[in-house]
This record gives sequence, C-alpha cells and structure tokens, in this order.
Amino acid sequence: MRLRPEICGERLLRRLSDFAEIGRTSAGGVNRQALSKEDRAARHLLADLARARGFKVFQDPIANLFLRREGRNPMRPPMLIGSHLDSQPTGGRFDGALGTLAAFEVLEAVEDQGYETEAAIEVVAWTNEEGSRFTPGVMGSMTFVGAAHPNDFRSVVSGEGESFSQELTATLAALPEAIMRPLGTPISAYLELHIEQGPSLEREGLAAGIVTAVQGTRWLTVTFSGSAGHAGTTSLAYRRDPMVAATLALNRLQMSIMPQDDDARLTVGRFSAHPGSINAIPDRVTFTIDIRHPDASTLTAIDASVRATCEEAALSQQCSVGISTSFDMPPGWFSKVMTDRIEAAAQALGLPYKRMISGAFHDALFVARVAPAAMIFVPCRDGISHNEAEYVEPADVINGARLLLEATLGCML
Ligand code: HGY
Ligand code: MN
Ligand code: MN
Ligand code: MN
Repeated sequence: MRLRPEICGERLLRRLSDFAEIGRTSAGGVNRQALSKEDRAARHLLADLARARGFKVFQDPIANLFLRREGRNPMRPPMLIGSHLDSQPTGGRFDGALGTLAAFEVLEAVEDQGYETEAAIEVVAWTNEEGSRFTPGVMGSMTFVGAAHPNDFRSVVSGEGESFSQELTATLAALPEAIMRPLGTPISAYLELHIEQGPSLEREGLAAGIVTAVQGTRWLTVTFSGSAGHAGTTSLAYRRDPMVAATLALNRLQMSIMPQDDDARLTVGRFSAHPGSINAIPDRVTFTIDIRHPDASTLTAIDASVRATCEEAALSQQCSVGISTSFDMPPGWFSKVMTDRIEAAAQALGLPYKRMISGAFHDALFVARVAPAAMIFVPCRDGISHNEAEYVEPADVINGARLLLEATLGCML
C-alpha cells in the first residue's frame, strides 16, 4: 500500500532560511540578482541537495536548472514544478525562493515515501525571472518556450556594464556536473507556487489563491534630450531643459491615466540625468516606465498615451524624446483543467481559497504557451514584496507546499 507523501514543514522552513543567507542584505532581505555569484551559489546548493537525494541535475543553454526524480515511464513528459532563485537588488527572502524550495520539498516528500509516479517530476529554477539586472525579465521561461533565443540577449548589459553573455557562461560553467539538455524539452504540465505580492489573501483571511490569469506588462525606456547649460547664467526662457519636459510628462500621466482606471499600473523605477551635475542643466534625462493592465488593448492604449504625452512635453520645451520598448508580456490565462485540479486539492485539504488574477508577471505565463499551467499564491504580510521586509508566516509556507504537493499529484493522475 503506497503511503501518501507528506510535506516536512520543518525541513522546508530550514531550507528557506539557509537560502535566505545567500545574498543576505543587512536589512534582512536578499540581493541575489540573476547570474550573479550569489545566484550561482544558490543554484549550486540546490544542485548539491538534489544529487544528495539521487535526483538528476540538468541545465539548458540559458541556464534554466532542472532537478529530475524519475517515474516508472521515462518516455512520459515530466510534470514540471518550480519558480526562480534570482531576486531584486533589495528583494525579499520568499519571492521565487518559496516556489522553488517548496517544489524541491515536494520532490523530497515523494522520495521519502518511495512513492512511484508514472511520469517523472522535475523541479525548475528559471533563469532571470526578475529582469532587474538584465532586461527583459522571464528570460529563462521565454527562451524555454521558444519565444526568444539566448542569442537575442547576447548584447544585453547590466546598468553596471556587466555582460549577460559572460555571466551566463560563468553560470553554466559553475555547475559542471549538470547534464546539458536542449531548450524546450517537452513537459506534461507546469505548476508554480508563489507569494501573492499583494494584500488580498491576507486581508480576506485566505490560505491560497488559485491564479487564473496574469495581467500584461510592458517596459519602456524614455529619453528626453535638450541642451546642457549653465545653471546660473541661462535664463529660463532660453533653456531646452529635458528635466522640465520629463517632469511635465510624468505629472500629466499621473493626472490623466491613473484616476480613470483603477486596474492600470504605471511605475517609474529608474530615473537619471546626464551629466548629473548640480549646477549644469542636463542635456539628457532617461527614465523607465513599467505599465501593467489585465486587458491587452488597454495596455496598448496606455502605451500610446505615454508616447503622445511625452512627445507633447518634449515639444513644449523644444526638446526631443526617444522611447524604446524593452519588455512586452501580453496578459494570459491559465488552464481551467489545472485551476480546477488545484481547487479540488484545496478543498481536499480544507484550505480557504479564492480564484484571482496576478498583478505580477511570472514564468508560468510563458510556460502556459507550451503546456497546461497554473499558479498557487500564498499570503504575504501586508502584501509587501520587492522589499526586504517581505515575509510569509510559517503556516502559510507549509500550507502552500501541501497544496502544491496535492495539486501536483492530482495533475499526474
Ligand atoms: O515584476 C514582476 O511582476 C515580477 O515580480 N518580476
Ligand atoms: Mn557542489
Ligand atoms: Mn517572483
Ligand atoms: Mn519578483
């Protein structure tokens, strides 16, 4: 009689605190940016843990990391579960790591019982989900599904001038014992556990969110160009000041778009002036805009409105403006078969849940292009994420992992 696998909560919580030490910041968060030495250290630890349990370790050409526990039939495409290990520069200990380590805990729980599955189960740690050090985000899953090729990112450099290609090569070389596999190996389905990164589950006292869709994301880089000049001798009438144009544009956007549409999100995360001297009118001002919306045509309309508003502001200051798109992830829906399986598992476990849309983008959205995919959210304190204070109650960590285990086995029936 096969015993049902059980999550070992103590082991999972210990793993989470061990990984939180890799890239730990003085404020108690993590700085484990994609393809950094901290990311390599986390991958190495996970690969060592996997080998210690007899799982096989694979990497693909964009360094997605796969840990495989064989099933009875090696010809059957595996069930894939996982998330990402890379973090924001001032990230939290749970964004990505929770889903990756809970998936590994599922593998260990199944192994503990010698529970046989027909197909293999694989855990994945996707490369560069965040897109903060190297743009765009979700590079690993985007490449896995064929929506990009590693060569597309050959010339990508970080804000510090580090080469994506060199860091990718170093990361692949750092796991010589990993077996290389081609991009896009077939999978039967994909499940990802992640923190909500919003406040609704905690506010409503729910243990789980069954994610039915992910809103769209678009990243723009806007550069206003004018004439540099002396801060003291150049009268306002004779300036072509890109800083005035930029701030005018951003004020108009905040006043026009945001109040009309509560679902719209517009974030300026990076802002720089060149030459950045206190007493020189800048010749160039550059900032990024992260636009989000659940509806594809509205996302496009907001993009168009941003462009028109920037062009008007540039004209009013006799400046010019250039706008490039560095990331475009349309909204997407998850498989109803998969979300129904998660719902059945939540009911079997007696966990209070709701169906919901994700405000954050995730690798699962790309994976959904090649296999049935879905996500499970757990509450995080005050909905805080992309912040070193990010926190998840131990009970929510364990319930999330239990639900991931049940839903994974449910999807393999
Ligand atoms: O930005 C995002 O939505 C994701 O958390 N990286
Ligand atoms: Mn080692
Ligand atoms: Mn994440
Ligand atoms: Mn994130």
